[in-house]
Amino acid sequence: MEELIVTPETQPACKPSDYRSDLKPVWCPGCGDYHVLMAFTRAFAQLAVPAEQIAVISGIGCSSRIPAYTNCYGFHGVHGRSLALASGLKVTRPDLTVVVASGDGDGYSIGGNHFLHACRRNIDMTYVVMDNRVYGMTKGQPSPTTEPDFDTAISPGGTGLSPFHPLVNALASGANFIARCFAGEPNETATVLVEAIRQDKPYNEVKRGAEAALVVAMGRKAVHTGQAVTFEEMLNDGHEFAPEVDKFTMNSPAPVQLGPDGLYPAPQPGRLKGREYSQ
Ligand SMILES: Cc1ncc(C[n+]2csc(CCOP(=O)(O)OP(=O)(O)O)c2C)c(N)n1
Ligand code: SF4
Repeated sequence: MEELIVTPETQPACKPSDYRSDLKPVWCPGCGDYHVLMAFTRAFAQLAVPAEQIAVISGIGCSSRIPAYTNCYGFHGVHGRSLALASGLKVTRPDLTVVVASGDGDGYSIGGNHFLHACRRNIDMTYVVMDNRVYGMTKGQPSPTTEPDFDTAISPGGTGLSPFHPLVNALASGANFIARCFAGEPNETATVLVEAIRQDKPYNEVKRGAEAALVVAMGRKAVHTGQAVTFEEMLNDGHEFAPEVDKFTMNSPAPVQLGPDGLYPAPQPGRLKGREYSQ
């Protein structure tokens, strides 16, 4: 995986907890959905995307409760229709990072047709299915991924049906990124999620922010020295607007001092070209 530009030093504001809402999950103790939530918030923090730029869309089921536990925009939709909702959102708001959450019942049974066609369309969004091989919320009905011999009061002796294979079907339908993770490994899941969301796109704002700051400095240099300055020149410019700024402390003298004439130095556009003003 390509190395992210964001490092712990450059993203102090992005912590997994920044993406959690105040709602306490109502999942059963030990449910794997807790770890998936953890992976979501860790991935968002790694990507350093502001919460208001993310939409978490879901269908219905225990797993589909996830949007409420994040502080991103979200929509807890209807059973099996999360991908339809998310596709509509993504095509109208392509600037948003759209992550869709679902269960195996939601995604592969009632929503199975939407699943195949979403893979075929490859709209730029990420679909996460929490496959517990059962309809959790509706008390253990067999789902498409339930083992054939899963013997319960609802399916005595098991369904005898061969399980649906999501990854094979996703591949055959044309999905461009397919992965399987274990919920009990939230760090690994977060890493895969970052890769799935990112898909080699420039994702975080750090590089863009640094370049924007450089453009501001470029304008300042051009105006104060009275000459055209290109982006390339500015990138390689050794001029420091505030020399030794990295050594400043609260007790340092002001970086600009009065001259012998009692005036502060001022730019002289066209006369001083190498730097803004001389002291
Ligand atoms: C149209 C419709 N049919 C049935 C239901 C009942 N229902 C609610 S959740 C659910 C299954 C959820 O199972 P799954 O998607 O595997 O999620 P889990 O609860 O296991 O996370 C069903 C059938 C519903 N809400 N809407
Ligand atoms: S019923 Fe199953 S899926 Fe739902 S919260 Fe409990 S353990 Fe999780």
